Amino acid sequence: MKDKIIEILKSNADLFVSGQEISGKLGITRAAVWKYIKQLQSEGYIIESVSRNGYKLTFCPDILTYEEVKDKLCDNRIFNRIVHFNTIDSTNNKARELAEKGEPEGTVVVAEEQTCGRGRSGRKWYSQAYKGIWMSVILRPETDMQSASYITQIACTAVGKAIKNITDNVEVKWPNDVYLNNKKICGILTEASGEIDKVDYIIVGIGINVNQEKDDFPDIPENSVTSLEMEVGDVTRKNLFCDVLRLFETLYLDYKEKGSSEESVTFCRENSNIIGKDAFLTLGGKNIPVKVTGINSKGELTVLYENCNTN
Ligand code: BT5
Repeated sequence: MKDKIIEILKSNADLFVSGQEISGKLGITRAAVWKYIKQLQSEGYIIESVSRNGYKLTFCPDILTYEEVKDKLCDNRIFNRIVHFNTIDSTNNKARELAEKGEPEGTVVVAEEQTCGRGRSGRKWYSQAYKGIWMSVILRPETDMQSASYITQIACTAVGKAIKNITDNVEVKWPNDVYLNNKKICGILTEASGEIDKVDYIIVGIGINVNQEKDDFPDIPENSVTSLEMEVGDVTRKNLFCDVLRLFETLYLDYKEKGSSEESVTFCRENSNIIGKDAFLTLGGKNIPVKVTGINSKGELTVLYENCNTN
Protein backbone atom coordinates (compact mmCIF):
# COMPACT_ATOMS: atom_id res chain seq x y z
CA MET A 1 0.00 0.00 0.00
CA LYS A 2 2.90 2.36 0.85
CA ASP A 3 4.23 2.03 -2.70
CA LYS A 4 0.82 2.94 -4.11
CA ILE A 5 0.71 6.08 -1.96
CA ILE A 6 4.20 7.07 -3.11
CA GLU A 7 3.14 6.48 -6.70
CA ILE A 8 0.17 8.81 -6.30
CA LEU A 9 2.30 11.50 -4.62
CA LYS A 10 5.01 11.20 -7.28
CA SER A 11 2.51 11.52 -10.09
CA ASN A 12 1.40 14.81 -8.51
CA ALA A 13 4.89 16.23 -8.15
CA ASP A 14 4.92 19.49 -6.16
CA LEU A 15 1.16 19.42 -5.67
CA PHE A 16 -0.89 18.65 -2.59
CA VAL A 17 -3.09 15.55 -2.81
CA SER A 18 -5.88 15.33 -0.27
CA GLY A 19 -6.13 12.42 2.17
CA GLN A 20 -9.66 11.91 0.89
CA GLU A 21 -8.50 11.51 -2.70
CA ILE A 22 -5.85 8.98 -1.70
CA SER A 23 -8.24 7.04 0.50
CA GLY A 24 -10.84 7.01 -2.29
CA LYS A 25 -8.34 5.78 -4.91
CA LEU A 26 -6.96 3.04 -2.70
CA GLY A 27 -10.15 2.04 -0.88
CA ILE A 28 -8.67 2.60 2.59
CA THR A 29 -9.62 4.99 5.42
CA ARG A 30 -8.01 8.41 5.82
CA ALA A 31 -6.61 7.21 9.14
CA ALA A 32 -4.87 4.37 7.28
CA VAL A 33 -3.47 6.86 4.75
CA TRP A 34 -2.05 8.89 7.65
CA LYS A 35 -0.48 5.75 9.16
CA TYR A 36 1.26 4.93 5.85
CA ILE A 37 2.40 8.54 5.43
CA LYS A 38 4.02 8.33 8.89
CA GLN A 39 5.80 5.12 7.87
CA LEU A 40 7.05 6.71 4.66
CA GLN A 41 8.34 9.72 6.59
CA SER A 42 10.24 7.38 8.91
CA GLU A 43 11.89 5.83 5.80
CA GLY A 44 13.24 9.23 4.78
CA TYR A 45 10.54 10.58 2.45
CA ILE A 46 9.81 14.22 3.15
CA ILE A 47 6.06 14.67 2.84
CA GLU A 48 4.48 17.94 3.82
CA SER A 49 1.14 17.56 5.52
CA VAL A 50 -1.16 20.58 5.63
CA SER A 51 -4.70 20.37 6.97
CA ARG A 52 -7.35 20.90 4.28
CA ASN A 53 -4.66 20.64 1.53
CA GLY A 54 -3.41 17.14 2.13
CA TYR A 55 0.04 15.75 1.39
CA LYS A 56 2.91 16.92 -0.84
CA LEU A 57 6.03 14.86 -1.56
CA THR A 58 9.16 17.04 -1.57
CA PHE A 59 12.05 14.56 -1.22
CA CYS A 60 12.69 10.88 -1.98
CA PRO A 61 15.43 9.07 -0.03
CA ASP A 62 18.31 7.10 -1.56
CA ILE A 63 16.82 3.68 -0.83
CA LEU A 64 16.68 0.64 -3.09
CA THR A 65 12.98 -0.21 -3.01
CA TYR A 66 11.21 -1.14 -6.24
CA GLU A 67 9.32 2.14 -6.08
CA GLU A 68 12.57 4.12 -6.07
CA VAL A 69 14.29 2.23 -8.90
CA LYS A 70 11.51 1.00 -11.17
CA ASP A 71 11.71 3.90 -13.63
CA LYS A 72 15.33 3.09 -14.36
CA LEU A 73 14.73 -0.64 -14.63
CA CYS A 74 11.71 -0.56 -16.92
CA ASP A 75 13.77 -1.31 -20.06
CA ASN A 76 15.48 -4.31 -18.48
CA ARG A 77 14.47 -7.67 -19.91
CA ILE A 78 15.31 -9.80 -16.88
CA PHE A 79 16.53 -7.70 -13.95
CA ASN A 80 13.26 -5.98 -13.20
CA ARG A 81 11.85 -7.88 -10.24
CA ILE A 82 13.16 -6.49 -6.95
CA VAL A 83 12.71 -8.18 -3.58
CA HIS A 84 13.69 -5.52 -1.03
CA PHE A 85 14.49 -5.85 2.69
CA ASN A 86 15.45 -3.23 5.22
CA THR A 87 17.47 -5.81 7.15
CA ILE A 88 18.33 -9.39 6.33
CA ASP A 89 21.04 -11.88 7.31
CA SER A 90 22.45 -12.27 3.78
CA THR A 91 20.90 -11.54 0.40
CA ASN A 92 22.65 -14.67 -0.95
CA ASN A 93 20.81 -16.80 1.65
CA LYS A 94 17.45 -15.26 0.74
CA ALA A 95 18.10 -15.56 -3.01
CA ARG A 96 19.01 -19.23 -2.55
CA GLU A 97 15.85 -19.84 -0.51
CA LEU A 98 13.74 -18.21 -3.24
CA ALA A 99 15.57 -20.07 -6.04
CA GLU A 100 14.93 -23.40 -4.27
CA LYS A 101 11.23 -22.53 -4.31
CA GLY A 102 11.35 -21.92 -8.07
CA GLU A 103 11.87 -18.14 -8.24
CA PRO A 104 12.53 -17.25 -11.89
CA GLU A 105 15.75 -15.98 -13.41
CA GLY A 106 16.34 -12.27 -12.99
CA THR A 107 14.94 -11.75 -9.50
CA VAL A 108 17.13 -9.33 -7.56
CA VAL A 109 17.24 -9.56 -3.76
CA VAL A 110 18.51 -6.35 -2.21
CA ALA A 111 18.85 -5.20 1.40
CA GLU A 112 19.70 -1.89 3.02
CA GLU A 113 21.61 -3.84 5.71
CA GLN A 114 22.96 -7.36 6.11
CA THR A 115 23.53 -8.74 9.60
CA CYS A 116 25.54 -11.77 8.38
CA GLY A 117 26.90 -10.63 5.03
CA ARG A 118 29.50 -13.14 3.92
CA GLY A 119 32.39 -13.51 1.54
CA ARG A 120 33.99 -16.69 0.23
CA SER A 121 34.68 -19.53 2.70
CA GLY A 122 32.29 -17.89 5.20
CA ARG A 123 34.44 -14.77 5.64
CA LYS A 124 32.67 -11.74 7.11
CA TRP A 125 31.42 -9.01 4.78
CA TYR A 126 30.73 -5.59 6.35
CA SER A 127 27.27 -4.50 5.17
CA GLN A 128 26.10 -1.60 7.32
CA ALA A 129 22.69 -0.01 6.78
CA TYR A 130 22.47 2.37 3.80
CA LYS A 131 26.28 2.34 3.37
CA GLY A 132 26.51 0.14 0.32
CA ILE A 133 24.71 -1.93 -2.25
CA TRP A 134 24.10 -5.46 -0.98
CA MET A 135 22.34 -7.53 -3.59
CA SER A 136 22.05 -11.02 -5.05
CA VAL A 137 20.62 -11.99 -8.42
CA ILE A 138 19.16 -15.34 -9.42
CA LEU A 139 20.30 -16.72 -12.78
CA ARG A 140 19.28 -19.93 -14.52
CA PRO A 141 21.58 -20.31 -17.53
CA GLU A 142 21.18 -23.53 -19.50
CA THR A 143 24.75 -24.57 -19.05
CA ASP A 144 27.21 -26.52 -16.89
CA MET A 145 28.86 -25.66 -13.57
CA GLN A 146 32.02 -24.46 -15.32
CA SER A 147 30.06 -21.41 -16.46
CA ALA A 148 29.89 -20.06 -12.91
CA SER A 149 33.37 -18.58 -13.36
CA TYR A 150 32.27 -16.68 -16.48
CA ILE A 151 29.34 -15.30 -14.55
CA THR A 152 31.66 -13.91 -11.86
CA GLN A 153 33.72 -12.19 -14.58
CA ILE A 154 30.51 -10.76 -16.03
CA ALA A 155 29.50 -9.37 -12.63
CA CYS A 156 33.01 -7.91 -12.05
CA THR A 157 32.82 -6.24 -15.45
CA ALA A 158 29.36 -4.79 -14.81
CA VAL A 159 30.49 -3.30 -11.49
CA GLY A 160 33.85 -2.20 -12.93
CA LYS A 161 32.19 -0.40 -15.84
CA ALA A 162 29.56 1.21 -13.62
CA ILE A 163 32.27 2.58 -11.30
CA LYS A 164 34.36 3.69 -14.29
CA ASN A 165 31.38 5.82 -15.30
CA ILE A 166 31.92 7.69 -12.02
CA THR A 167 35.71 7.74 -11.71
CA ASP A 168 38.95 6.29 -13.13
CA ASN A 169 41.50 3.88 -11.74
CA VAL A 170 39.22 0.86 -11.47
CA GLU A 171 40.85 -2.58 -11.50
CA VAL A 172 39.67 -6.17 -11.28
CA LYS A 173 41.36 -8.67 -9.01
CA TRP A 174 40.62 -12.09 -10.47
CA PRO A 175 38.35 -13.84 -9.73
CA ASN A 176 35.89 -11.80 -7.67
CA ASP A 177 37.00 -8.34 -6.52
CA VAL A 178 36.82 -4.84 -7.95
CA TYR A 179 39.40 -2.31 -6.77
CA LEU A 180 39.41 1.46 -6.87
CA ASN A 181 42.70 3.33 -6.38
CA ASN A 182 44.34 0.03 -5.29
CA LYS A 183 41.75 -0.65 -2.58
CA LYS A 184 38.92 -3.18 -2.56
CA ILE A 185 35.57 -1.54 -3.19
CA CYS A 186 33.47 -4.53 -4.27
CA GLY A 187 33.40 -8.27 -3.65
CA ILE A 188 31.39 -10.87 -5.53
CA LEU A 189 30.20 -14.19 -4.14
CA THR A 190 28.95 -16.63 -6.78
CA GLU A 191 27.20 -19.78 -5.57
CA ALA A 192 25.79 -22.42 -7.90
CA SER A 193 23.45 -25.37 -7.43
CA GLY A 194 22.81 -28.28 -9.77
CA GLU A 195 24.68 -31.15 -11.41
CA ILE A 196 28.21 -30.91 -12.83
CA ASP A 197 26.82 -30.80 -16.38
CA LYS A 198 23.63 -28.83 -15.68
CA VAL A 199 23.19 -25.78 -13.51
CA ASP A 200 19.87 -25.45 -11.70
CA TYR A 201 20.52 -21.89 -10.54
CA ILE A 202 23.39 -19.51 -9.87
CA ILE A 203 23.27 -16.82 -7.19
CA VAL A 204 25.56 -13.86 -7.79
CA GLY A 205 26.00 -11.78 -4.62
CA ILE A 206 27.46 -8.33 -5.12
CA GLY A 207 28.62 -6.00 -2.36
CA ILE A 208 29.67 -2.46 -3.32
CA ASN A 209 30.93 0.03 -0.73
CA VAL A 210 29.33 3.44 -1.19
CA ASN A 211 28.95 5.54 1.96
CA GLN A 212 31.43 4.06 4.46
CA GLU A 213 34.09 6.02 6.29
CA LYS A 214 37.50 4.67 7.29
CA ASP A 215 36.25 3.56 10.73
CA ASP A 216 33.57 1.33 9.20
CA PHE A 217 36.14 -1.43 8.54
CA PRO A 218 37.55 -2.07 12.03
CA ASP A 219 39.52 -5.31 11.44
CA ILE A 220 40.72 -4.63 7.92
CA PRO A 221 44.14 -3.06 7.33
CA GLU A 222 43.87 0.61 6.41
CA ASN A 223 44.40 1.34 2.72
CA SER A 224 43.23 -2.11 1.64
CA VAL A 225 39.50 -1.27 1.44
CA THR A 226 37.57 1.80 0.43
CA SER A 227 34.19 3.24 -0.51
CA LEU A 228 33.02 5.67 -3.17
CA GLU A 229 32.45 8.26 -0.44
CA MET A 230 36.10 7.95 0.62
CA GLU A 231 37.41 8.21 -2.97
CA VAL A 232 35.05 10.55 -4.81
CA GLY A 233 32.40 11.84 -2.37
CA ASP A 234 28.65 11.58 -2.59
CA VAL A 235 27.28 8.90 -4.96
CA THR A 236 23.59 8.03 -5.24
CA ARG A 237 23.17 4.35 -4.48
CA LYS A 238 19.98 3.91 -6.47
CA ASN A 239 21.63 5.18 -9.68
CA LEU A 240 24.65 2.94 -9.25
CA PHE A 241 22.42 -0.06 -8.42
CA CYS A 242 20.44 0.43 -11.65
CA ASP A 243 23.60 0.98 -13.73
CA VAL A 244 25.13 -2.25 -12.47
CA LEU A 245 21.95 -4.20 -13.22
CA ARG A 246 21.68 -2.72 -16.72
CA LEU A 247 25.32 -3.49 -17.58
CA PHE A 248 25.11 -6.94 -15.98
CA GLU A 249 21.99 -7.78 -17.96
CA THR A 250 23.51 -6.77 -21.30
CA LEU A 251 26.66 -8.83 -20.71
CA TYR A 252 24.74 -11.79 -19.30
CA LEU A 253 22.24 -11.93 -22.17
CA ASP A 254 25.12 -11.79 -24.65
CA TYR A 255 26.64 -14.77 -22.91
CA LYS A 256 23.37 -16.65 -22.54
CA GLU A 257 21.99 -16.08 -26.02
CA LYS A 258 25.12 -15.83 -28.14
CA GLY A 259 27.58 -17.74 -25.99
CA SER A 260 29.75 -14.63 -25.97
CA SER A 261 31.81 -13.73 -22.91
CA GLU A 262 34.54 -11.88 -24.79
CA GLU A 263 33.64 -8.42 -23.56
CA SER A 264 33.84 -9.34 -19.89
CA VAL A 265 36.94 -11.53 -20.22
CA THR A 266 38.66 -8.71 -22.11
CA PHE A 267 37.61 -6.13 -19.52
CA CYS A 268 38.90 -8.30 -16.65
CA ARG A 269 42.17 -8.91 -18.54
CA GLU A 270 42.75 -5.29 -19.56
CA ASN A 271 41.95 -3.98 -16.09
CA SER A 272 43.57 -6.77 -14.10
CA ASN A 273 45.71 -5.83 -11.12
CA ILE A 274 47.38 -9.22 -10.81
CA ILE A 275 48.71 -10.02 -14.29
CA GLY A 276 52.50 -9.93 -14.14
CA LYS A 277 52.52 -10.28 -10.35
CA ASP A 278 53.93 -13.08 -8.18
CA ALA A 279 51.30 -15.18 -6.44
CA PHE A 280 50.80 -18.51 -4.67
CA LEU A 281 48.79 -21.34 -6.10
CA THR A 282 47.31 -23.56 -3.39
CA LEU A 283 47.38 -27.17 -4.54
CA GLY A 284 46.83 -30.14 -2.21
CA GLY A 285 47.38 -27.90 0.83
CA LYS A 286 50.71 -26.59 -0.51
CA ASN A 287 51.40 -23.01 -1.60
CA ILE A 288 53.29 -23.07 -4.88
CA PRO A 289 54.89 -19.80 -6.03
CA VAL A 290 53.86 -18.77 -9.56
CA LYS A 291 53.84 -15.71 -11.77
CA VAL A 292 50.43 -14.67 -13.13
CA THR A 293 50.71 -14.41 -16.92
CA GLY A 294 47.15 -13.65 -18.04
CA ILE A 295 43.48 -14.55 -18.25
CA ASN A 296 42.57 -16.91 -21.10
CA SER A 297 39.49 -16.79 -23.32
CA LYS A 298 37.64 -19.05 -20.86
CA GLY A 299 38.15 -16.47 -18.10
CA GLU A 300 40.73 -18.69 -16.35
CA LEU A 301 43.91 -17.35 -14.80
CA THR A 302 47.11 -18.52 -16.52
CA VAL A 303 50.27 -18.82 -14.45
CA LEU A 304 53.91 -19.66 -14.99
CA TYR A 305 55.50 -22.33 -12.77
CA GLU A 306 59.25 -22.55 -12.38
CA ASN A 307 59.69 -24.88 -15.38
CA CYS A 308 56.49 -24.88 -17.41
CA ASN A 309 53.56 -22.73 -18.47
CA THR A 310 50.14 -24.11 -17.58
CA ASN A 311 46.57 -23.13 -16.73
C1 BT5 B 1 34.12 -11.38 -1.21
O1 BT5 B 1 34.62 -12.41 -0.47
O2 BT5 B 1 34.74 -10.41 -1.54
C2 BT5 B 1 32.66 -11.55 -1.58
C3 BT5 B 1 31.76 -10.56 -0.87
C4 BT5 B 1 30.34 -10.67 -1.33
C5 BT5 B 1 29.42 -9.79 -0.53
C6 BT5 B 1 28.02 -9.79 -1.09
S1 BT5 B 1 27.02 -8.60 -0.36
C7 BT5 B 1 25.61 -9.28 -1.06
C8 BT5 B 1 25.77 -10.78 -1.00
N1 BT5 B 1 25.29 -11.31 0.25
C9 BT5 B 1 26.27 -11.84 0.99
O3 BT5 B 1 26.13 -12.35 2.12
N2 BT5 B 1 27.44 -11.73 0.34
C10 BT5 B 1 27.26 -11.11 -0.95
P1 BT5 B 1 36.17 -12.59 -0.12
O4 BT5 B 1 36.98 -12.52 -1.39
O5 BT5 B 1 36.22 -13.84 0.66
O6 BT5 B 1 36.54 -11.34 0.74
C11 BT5 B 1 36.16 -11.25 2.09
C12 BT5 B 1 37.16 -10.33 2.78
O7 BT5 B 1 36.97 -8.97 2.33
C13 BT5 B 1 36.98 -10.27 4.28
O8 BT5 B 1 37.69 -11.32 4.91
C14 BT5 B 1 37.53 -8.89 4.65
O9 BT5 B 1 38.93 -8.93 4.72
C15 BT5 B 1 37.19 -8.07 3.41
N3 BT5 B 1 35.93 -7.30 3.60
C16 BT5 B 1 34.91 -7.50 4.45
N4 BT5 B 1 33.94 -6.60 4.29
C17 BT5 B 1 34.36 -5.80 3.30
C18 BT5 B 1 33.79 -4.69 2.64
N5 BT5 B 1 32.57 -4.21 2.93
N6 BT5 B 1 34.53 -4.11 1.68
C19 BT5 B 1 35.74 -4.58 1.32
N7 BT5 B 1 36.32 -5.64 1.90
C20 BT5 B 1 35.63 -6.24 2.87
